[in-house]
Amino acid sequence: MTEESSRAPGSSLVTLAMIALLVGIAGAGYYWSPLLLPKADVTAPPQAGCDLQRQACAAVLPDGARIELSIAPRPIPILTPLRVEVAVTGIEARKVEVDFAGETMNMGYNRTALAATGSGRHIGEASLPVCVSGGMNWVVTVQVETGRQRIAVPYRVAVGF
Ligand SMILES: [Cu+2]
Repeated sequence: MTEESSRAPGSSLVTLAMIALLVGIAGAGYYWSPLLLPKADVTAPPQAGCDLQRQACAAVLPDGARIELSIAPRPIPILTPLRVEVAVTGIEARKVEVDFAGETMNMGYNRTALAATGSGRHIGEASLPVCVSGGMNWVVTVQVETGRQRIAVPYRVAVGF
């Protein structure tokens, strides 16, 4: 009897702990599922003929979402802090990054995470290194992460010519 009564509370505690653990795992799974599911990688081309040296340039996705990149000052200088701004409309961006890469030469890792400032605007700072060949072509890729998608918009821009 004493053995029975001392075992009963113990086993019900174990049961409660297991239930709590299962609920916790289910909750965590629900919370993290958008991150664990494979994301659809989408590449959207920016509007043709738009030059980042002159204006903001946007890409429009098939579902109507719009991603617009603006780099200032213009024309884009080297070795100078650049104000990088991305306006996202039609989708909810969880993370926005802008990557600068040489189109034909390796200029090193140069990626900036932008900070959300409300209503789809994301702002950050970047700068471009000097190129031994003088002017060069850059691929500026805006990467937008939503819950289910990783969208890349690769812009091409000539700097320093
Ligand atoms: Cu270069």
